[in-house]
Amino acid sequence: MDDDVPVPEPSKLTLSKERWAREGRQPARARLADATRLPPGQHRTTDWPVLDLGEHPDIVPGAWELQVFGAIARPAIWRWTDLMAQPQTNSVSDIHCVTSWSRYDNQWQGVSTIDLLESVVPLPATRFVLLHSSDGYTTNLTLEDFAAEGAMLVHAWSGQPLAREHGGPVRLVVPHLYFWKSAKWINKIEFRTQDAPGFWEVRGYHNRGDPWLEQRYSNDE
Ligand SMILES: Nc1nc2c(c(=O)[nH]1)N[C@H]1C(S)=C(S)[C@@H](COP(=O)(O)O)O[C@H]1N2
Ligand SMILES: [Mo]
Repeated sequence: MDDDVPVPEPSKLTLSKERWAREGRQPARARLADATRLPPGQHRTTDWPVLDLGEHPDIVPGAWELQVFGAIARPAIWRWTDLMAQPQTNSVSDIHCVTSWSRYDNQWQGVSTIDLLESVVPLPATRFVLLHSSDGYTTNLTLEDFAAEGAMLVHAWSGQPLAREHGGPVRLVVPHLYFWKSAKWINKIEFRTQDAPGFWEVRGYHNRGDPWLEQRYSNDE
């Protein structure tokens, strides 16, 4: 009879899982994933902190303007309808803030910087980009970092219009660098042949800001 079949001895894995459940512990695979996904000195958060200089410009999409100028063959002014007429990109990436929080799996929608470059055509001597924002903020990137995989002008997050406190209607997202490089309320993109440090870069932050190399402050350079 079935009743006589002995319950097998619990396997080592079953015993481990029972212990993890009691301890509320993360399974080994999740811990391993964190170890490869979380840059050094960071901790994971599930909320989305708001960080900026304190002023949140109030810009309705119909009034938003992006001036693209400098060392490019085709300078442009993009309004909201121009942005929407560009090829749209969906991308999922992690945020790493220099103040040590990281937020996984952000769903962004917008226009990739590669598509923007396709349209404005940098000159051969163009090496740097300076981003300008409506609150007076600036931040600098090399052309290569600006053009990196996943870098984009974002107007929606998780399928919703990007919230004003997070830089809506349009911000930059450069996921492979610390988040201070991701200019909120972006209103000008300046292409340059020479580098020009931005707001935090002249105040002691690292010029590049790679979280995997812990390039936090200029004394890490
Ligand atoms: N225009 C503008 N963009 C900005 C900032 C700012 O002060 N003004 N702060 C930067 C910093 S230091 C961080 S950590 C992120 C924070 O973005 P969040 O508020 O959406 O998390 O925006 C970056 N972009
Ligand atoms: Mo930041």
